[in-house]
Amino acid sequence: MRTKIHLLFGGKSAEHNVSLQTAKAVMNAVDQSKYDVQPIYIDGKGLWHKGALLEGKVDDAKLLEYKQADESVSPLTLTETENEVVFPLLHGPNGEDGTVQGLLELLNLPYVGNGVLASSAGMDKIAMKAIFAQAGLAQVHYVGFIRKEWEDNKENVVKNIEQTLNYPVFVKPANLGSSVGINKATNREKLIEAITEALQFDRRIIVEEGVTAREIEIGVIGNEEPECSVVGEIVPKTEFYDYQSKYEDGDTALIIPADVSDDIYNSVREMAVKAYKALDCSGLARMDFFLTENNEILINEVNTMPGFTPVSMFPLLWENSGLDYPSLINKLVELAIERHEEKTKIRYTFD
Ligand code: G1L
Repeated sequence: MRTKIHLLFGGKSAEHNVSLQTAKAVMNAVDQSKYDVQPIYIDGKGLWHKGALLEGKVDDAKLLEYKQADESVSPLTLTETENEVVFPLLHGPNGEDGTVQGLLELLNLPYVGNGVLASSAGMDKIAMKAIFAQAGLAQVHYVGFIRKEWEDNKENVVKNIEQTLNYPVFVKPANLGSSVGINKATNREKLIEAITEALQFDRRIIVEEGVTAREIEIGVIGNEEPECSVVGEIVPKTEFYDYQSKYEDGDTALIIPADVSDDIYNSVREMAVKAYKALDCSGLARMDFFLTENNEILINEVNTMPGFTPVSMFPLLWENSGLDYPSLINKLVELAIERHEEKTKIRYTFD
């Protein structure tokens, strides 16, 4: 029996269009001799719309906006057949924060990518860093606090930050996938300003010490036995005039493989696998690191739903590691089914 892939895309987020572009790329790469593809478009209001089964290639992502309001379906009717997998391509709240993954768990459907725990912990910078710290992974110094603590005693919060961190610091909402509400502060006045702004976007705030470092990223795929890609580097174009980079992504250049020693490469791989296991990741994750001037490697963050068009860092890292885009997608679908089968072995009762 053929397997059906339910491709979930769109959604109530600023990344709506990125999701559509990604859905188009994934559809065009899926092995249609093996899989049927069911497009499911989530509109800006959060309503779900089922499109026609995919046949052949999609040449314009705009065609994927199935907007007919009267044809919206309930997420609870997702299950159709015996053999199916869900491929969620959604960003931010209600996408990569574990809520959609929770729905798919309740429906007992296999799905691509991370489960509830890794997704939600990966979306909350404070939870993520606490888990990394527990796993003994080096990272930048940071302070986390909630709005109530700020409102009750600003002086105390500032004192704690200044005793723990050196300026410049970065102030960020703990729970946001994108870059809104993030500001650099070089002194107390700017710190207070930045915290006030960040609190408009979240009730949990993280303040991180700034470091001068190279940005190194690595791709990880797998369930129980994660595998690593080569490493890549992100270089701001403005600081890099004379480099003929292979890939360009907005204002940055992607260098793959990154020019690092074997020792650094091996340490990054080791730390990435440790982080992957600590967060109980499954399917895939992109792990981001800082490489400081003293060759110190710090883990920065995990991205449980990395950019995923064929020219995004994660697929390019795998392309350069011998796994092309269609093979990567195939592999992720297989990993989803494998994890689901593993889970059905678990006993939930004592009778
Ligand atoms: F399903 C995967 F493979 F786990 C997966 C899901 C979503 C990989 C990457 C993404 N990324 C996104 O959805 C995106 C928000 C970055 C683009 Cl739509």
